[in-house]
Amino acid sequence: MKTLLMIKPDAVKKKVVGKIISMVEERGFDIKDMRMKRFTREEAERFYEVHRNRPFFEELVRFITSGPVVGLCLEGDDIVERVRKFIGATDPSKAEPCTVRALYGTDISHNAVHASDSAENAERELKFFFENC
Ligand code: 3AN
Repeated sequence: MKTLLMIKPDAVKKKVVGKIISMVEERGFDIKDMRMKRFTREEAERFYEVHRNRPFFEELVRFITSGPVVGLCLEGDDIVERVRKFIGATDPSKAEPCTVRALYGTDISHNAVHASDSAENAERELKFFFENC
């Protein structure tokens, strides 16, 4: 089983990419592949298509295209659930202590990382970064 962990532009700008990758390694997750890229608007709209009708959609697309992101393909048993727990709640102020978002997120719109929320979404989202992972 695989999932996508994405380090978002706010975390890249804060220069905490290395710290987040260290957390991934310390937690024992296996990194299968890793890549930095910048989303085009078209890719961002497709990536977040389930949120198209939400009031924050435009802000979300603008933010995710505002700078480079780093995608990590992580592999392991129950990896989707384990990585979601590892990153913490969407709103950093509500995220459990020692989670990535509690440590490095700023607010609900700038929450440092994204992780796929289901195996189906993981498969779909990994394709934005990797041909084969
Ligand atoms: P998660 O990333 O925890 O799965 P989703 O899928 O509900 O959260 O939302 C996707 C992204 O949209 C979040 N990572 C967050 O950056 C943004 N977002 C979610 N809810 C809000 C909100 N109420 N206001 C602004 N941005 C939001």
